[in-house]
Amino acid sequence: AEYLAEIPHAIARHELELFYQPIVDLRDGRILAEEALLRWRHPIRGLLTPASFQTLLNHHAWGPIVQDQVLSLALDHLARTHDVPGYLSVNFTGPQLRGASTARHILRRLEARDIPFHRLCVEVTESVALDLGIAEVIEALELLHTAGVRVALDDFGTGYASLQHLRLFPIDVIKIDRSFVCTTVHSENDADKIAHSIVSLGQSLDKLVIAEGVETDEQRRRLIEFGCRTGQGYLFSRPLLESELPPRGTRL
Ligand code: G
Ligand code: G
Ligand code: MN
Ligand code: NA
Repeated sequence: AEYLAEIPHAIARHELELFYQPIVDLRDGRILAEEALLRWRHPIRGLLTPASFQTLLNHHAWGPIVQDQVLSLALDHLARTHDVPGYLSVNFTGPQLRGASTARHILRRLEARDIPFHRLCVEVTESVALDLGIAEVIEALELLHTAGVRVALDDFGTGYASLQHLRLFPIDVIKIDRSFVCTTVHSENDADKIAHSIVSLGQSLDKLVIAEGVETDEQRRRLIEFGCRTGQGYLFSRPLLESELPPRGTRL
């Protein structure tokens, strides 16, 4: 809440930036896509991650404005990387994805920039289920999905209604939360078994499964054993500035 008064300046002075984390084929490290991650280059406090301005993202008035700025930055990036196979994933919170009008707005903005719908992936966090307006989130996702925008369920396994979400949301991608991946995997443990089960579940539902927070080669090898072929994490790359981001297809 302390940052609220500063947000108009932040937008006017272009202090909001996107970083990009490559999403790779776990077997050969080839870049398939990226996830956009918001940063605020604050003139005094330095580079802030969304953790320190979460209230702003969920604010009834400023949240949509900040997210629209995120969308603009994401579309600029997509426009600069046109005709390269793959997609860009953008995070949205539940309140930012309510109802048909939000979805139509996103589609109109893609159309205005001539960006094919399938080049955008909307990542929605599981905690949306805690909100009462879930029907409106479903409405927005249905419209986006029908138009060809990809939909990813983020932080899968951490919500209170994970399986319910799989049933209710039109999902293309399941992202295994890093808490199931980032354990020190020396032996079979519960996190490991859960990760394995999520991969199997995703496969039987015909979803793309992406493991988050892959930090070690051992984790990478285990995930491949489980049948998971796609991931992201510090083993391959941290979130990068656009100028540092290798082109899709590069092997990390
Ligand atoms: O790198 P990291 O600290 O950026 O991300 C922290 C959290 O912030 C993650 O849960 C991520 O989903 C969320 N996040 C990152 N970028 C955005 C964004 O542009 N919009 C929203 N709503 N959330 C974001
Ligand atoms: O909730 P979401 O999955 O959107 O957030 C992604 C978050 O995970 C970002 O804060 C990003 O910086 C962070 N992240 C990305 N790769 C790794 C990793 O390998 N390990 C850890 N601990 N965090 C990561
Ligand atoms: Mn995410
Ligand atoms: Na996550």
